[in-house]
Amino acid sequence: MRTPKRRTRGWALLISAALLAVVALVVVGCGGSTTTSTAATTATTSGGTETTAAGGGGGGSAVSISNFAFSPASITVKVGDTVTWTNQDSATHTVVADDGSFKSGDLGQGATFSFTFSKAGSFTYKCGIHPNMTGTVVVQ
Ligand SMILES: [Cu+2]
Repeated sequence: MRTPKRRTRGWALLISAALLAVVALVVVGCGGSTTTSTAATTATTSGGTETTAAGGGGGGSAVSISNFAFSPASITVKVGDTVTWTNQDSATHTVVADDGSFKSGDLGQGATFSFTFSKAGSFTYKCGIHPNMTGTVVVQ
């Protein structure tokens, strides 16, 4: 009963050593062009500030509506990004761009509204029901 256990441990060690060697080879082999095989590298280093959402390159940003305010009141995104507003108040709110480029319907509690910004610029908006609630989306 002893020997099989030892053997298993030995194998485990061997396998992990082999895996390490492979990883090292992959990392070294890639040299400067780390971009092509970032998946392998990020998996091991867990160096990830990017949470790539499903879909093509576009990111997502969230604005919550709570206590009769947009939070964050000002958000900066990139062209092609989608901003999603979520109403967390029991009161109904809307999201209406001052220039008319986007407009939600009535958002009850828990309802969301998303808009994808395809043009750069600074877009101010307000709640159509409570005009003192204002926000800005800066698209770069
Ligand atoms: Cu409102």
